[in-house]
Amino acid sequence: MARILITSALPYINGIKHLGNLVGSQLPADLYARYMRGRGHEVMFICATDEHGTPAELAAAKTGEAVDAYCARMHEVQADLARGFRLSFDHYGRSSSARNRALTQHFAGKLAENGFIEEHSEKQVYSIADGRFLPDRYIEGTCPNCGYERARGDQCENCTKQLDPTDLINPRSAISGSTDLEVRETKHLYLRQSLLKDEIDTWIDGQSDWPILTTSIAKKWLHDGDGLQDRGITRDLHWGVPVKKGDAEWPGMEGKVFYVWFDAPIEYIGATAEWADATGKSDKDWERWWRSDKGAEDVRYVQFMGKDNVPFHTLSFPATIMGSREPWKLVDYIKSFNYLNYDGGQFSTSQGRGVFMDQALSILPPDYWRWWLLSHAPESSDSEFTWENFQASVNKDLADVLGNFVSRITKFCRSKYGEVVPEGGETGERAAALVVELETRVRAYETHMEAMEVRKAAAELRAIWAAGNEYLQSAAPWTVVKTEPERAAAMVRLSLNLVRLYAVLSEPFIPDAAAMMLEAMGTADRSWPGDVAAALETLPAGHAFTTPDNLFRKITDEEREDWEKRFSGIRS
Ligand code: B3M
Ligand code: ZN
Repeated sequence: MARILITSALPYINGIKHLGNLVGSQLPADLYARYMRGRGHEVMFICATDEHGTPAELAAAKTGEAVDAYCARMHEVQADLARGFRLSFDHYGRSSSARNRALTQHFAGKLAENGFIEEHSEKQVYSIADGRFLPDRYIEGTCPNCGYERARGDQCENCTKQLDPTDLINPRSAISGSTDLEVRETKHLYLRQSLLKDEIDTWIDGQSDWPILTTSIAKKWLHDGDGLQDRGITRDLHWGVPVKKGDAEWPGMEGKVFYVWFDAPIEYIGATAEWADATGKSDKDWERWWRSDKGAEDVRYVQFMGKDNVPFHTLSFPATIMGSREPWKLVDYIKSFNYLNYDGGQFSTSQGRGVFMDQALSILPPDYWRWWLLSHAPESSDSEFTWENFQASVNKDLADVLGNFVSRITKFCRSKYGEVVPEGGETGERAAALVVELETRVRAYETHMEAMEVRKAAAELRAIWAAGNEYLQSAAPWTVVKTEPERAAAMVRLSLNLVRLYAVLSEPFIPDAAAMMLEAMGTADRSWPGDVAAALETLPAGHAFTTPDNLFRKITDEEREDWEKRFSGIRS
């Protein structure tokens, strides 16, 4: 039995995520976690909301809530949606937790001790009325380029020109509107990543099995990007982890917080500690996942994320870990994803274009979405959601193939033999060929799941369902029963066992349907098929079952057209 630590990129707190976000990290991470648990491994699956930084402050200002109240509320909203999609986190934490605060300050202290932190003086805009330094995007004024009057200190959204706050004409605070601003000297901390460049380079070179998407992005930033330049890790905000050196004050850093990208990845560790707190475990119990000197040396650590997050996970976070000179676990494998597009364009959070997690669940159960998203995961390139494709996939794969198989065999058995697995007879050649085919396919499915080849795994699973459906169709026990009732009984027995086998194999993709199938088969036996022939004898003759309701319904053309219209526009 192996021990596998799995983390999904942490969704940012400022709003509900769309399906493109979901399929880029949390959903495939869940698939992998469920599969590994199903294979009997010990899994720790961690996620959290990423809560600090300017966007959280801005979003809270918009709703009129205090930022901590806003984050607490949005955390619950996101946690609820995660449950709705059946994301099986062992813990869904919060980067604003006391655990993450302490860990972030601890890492900063160690980095300073080891000479990886430098203090820089810079000039920054201070608002006297607000009593604080203003981040660039908190300053508004007239664009010197196009005259737009609401340009922000980082960029003019009208003409897209990148700006410095001092470029703005008539600058004012976006918080209070005050024009009583001055430029003051302030100190910030820089992480001297450049000193760790060779170490990180060697580490990445050692990862021969990483997917190309991951290593190519890492290498690009390492060699021709500016990813390994020293980077500012503090900000003049109220909302964040206060800058401290471990438990000690950091002279000159009063009132400042760490940059959100510094504390967010540390929350992978923080959330595991939160898990221990929430479940009455001790520090030892979470440290055995993270500290190589405390039992984590045999843990395999896998991260899931969208491609835009790769530089932070291949360079910045490893720099934090390595620079601590403490035996924290580094990631072993990074599975990254391209983007999912929406119906000829992009999903857009700001324009509300596309389907968001709450909307998806309001129209269909989670398995429908999980199946489509995972079977079309943007792995080797970007992929696209269209309603037509979604409808076709759901109706065909789920309703016509899997759903139909389950319903046909259970209903036939009920009408001929009652709701018990029938006894007697031999199945014959067709069944023997099916077992051989399934044996090969199940091993291929395992290989793809272990390699996190999500689309290939889905295709193999679909083929496994189709094989059973075709077998049933051509074996035709409803005809055979007229002349050879014993042989028909054996066919039915085999097929009912296939329902159980399908539940076990399909659980990582469609957990609700899998649970319904097991329940209908009157069994809690989820054992993985080491040998398909043996697995198909799990339910013995005489075993009682119940005929389930339809597992999946079809999506009608009217629904499809209605949804197409409903989700094309602006989300209020
Ligand atoms: N919150 C993802 C994003 O909002 C970012 C991931 C953090 S992972 C430590 O793009
Ligand atoms: Zn402009």
